[in-house]
Amino acid sequence: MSDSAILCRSCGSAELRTFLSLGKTPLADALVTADQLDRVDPTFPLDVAFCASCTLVQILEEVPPQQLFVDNYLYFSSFSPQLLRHSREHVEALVERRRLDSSSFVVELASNDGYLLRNFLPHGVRVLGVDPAPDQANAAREAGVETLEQFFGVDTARRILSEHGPADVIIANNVMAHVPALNDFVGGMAELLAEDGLITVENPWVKDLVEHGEFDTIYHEHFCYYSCTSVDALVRRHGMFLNHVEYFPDLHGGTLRWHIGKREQVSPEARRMLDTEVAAGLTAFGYYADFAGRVESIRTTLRSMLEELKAGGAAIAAYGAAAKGSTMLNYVGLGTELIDFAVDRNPWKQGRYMPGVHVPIRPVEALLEKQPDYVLVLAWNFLSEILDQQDEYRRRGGQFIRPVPTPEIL
Ligand code: DWN
Repeated sequence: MSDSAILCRSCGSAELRTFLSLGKTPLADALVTADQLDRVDPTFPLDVAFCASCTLVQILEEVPPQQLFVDNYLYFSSFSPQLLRHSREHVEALVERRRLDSSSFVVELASNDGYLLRNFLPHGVRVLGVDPAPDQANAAREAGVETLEQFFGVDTARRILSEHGPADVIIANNVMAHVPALNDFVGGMAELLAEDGLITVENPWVKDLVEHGEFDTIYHEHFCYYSCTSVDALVRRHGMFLNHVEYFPDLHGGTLRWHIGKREQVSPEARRMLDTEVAAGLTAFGYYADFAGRVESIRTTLRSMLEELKAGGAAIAAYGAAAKGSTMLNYVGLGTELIDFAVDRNPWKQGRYMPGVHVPIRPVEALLEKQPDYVLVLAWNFLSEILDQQDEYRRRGGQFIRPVPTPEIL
């Protein structure tokens, strides 16, 4: 069945076939304030489709980016030590391999609070962040990172080009999945990039999403879910090439870093990844056909596990007011009847409530104050970091529950 009313965000084909529906869910990062508790949170369909023409996996609903990323957006990148380490290492590698210095110009798209670009400053590299979220842009400026408070596309690229010149490096981490106007975004990168420049794009790998049951990483902020094959088709449409691929299995549930340029210099690693995806079946609908059944199994297993623990008198909390946590709680149906509270290190999120289910969000210290019997790890992508951090909670007998790939009490 093709959803002919809707066209592929990348290639414009009508050959989109839905393989998963998570129902109507609230906006994942639209945390609720106390004075909004008596309202019904707005929800939107969350259906996922495969494009038979260019293989891009994408959601069909299009919530306006202003509503997603500007009005009351609370995600700050700097609350994750692992992400900060990863970003710092990326910058140091770029400075060394590209011999970046004060004559170089680096632009980051979705630069958030300056978490990555600030690492270029000691090297004297000229940097510019682009991010539409005002609080994050202000935090970046306070860190010394000049930031353009705009969405990125061809128009913004032309403005930057006229004011700063072409970019030697463009970094786009966890943003190319977040743009509905995909060709405007990639076209802007092509316009802004110097002829011998490098674009590095990072996003989770759709293969890990499917094979590790990471359905909760599907929410309205993430319009697209990438394979190397779909990225290759997308950038070639704009006269660029997917030249190299790096894989980070422990970041956000499995992340790829694509190296893109205006000259075709495809590495053996990139070639191997493209061949791996064909061999694994990612380029055909059949690979995705049974995913919905596996997601449903996670839902029923997790819900019955928590209901049984609760019936036995256990107190249950959650860790991480993550966007993925909103999908998890709302799709599985986990509200305050099962989850007493969630904890999160980000002070912007504390005192608010998870969208849809209205589970209260507290500081992380609440785990030791309340010592719930179990804690459902919504931010499972940081599990090892959280287990180390919460050693005392575990020493006192507390147990963590990891929801994917299959619900498990640790
Ligand atoms: O693409 C996106 C990914 C990369 O980040 C964005 N759309 C939004 C965001 O998604 P997320 O909210 O699921 O990301 P995180 O970074 O997995 O969320 C982790 C949450 O856990 C944050 O709210 C911070 C919090 N946290 C914590 O309380 N203690 C994180 C760590 C590492 C901790 O020790």
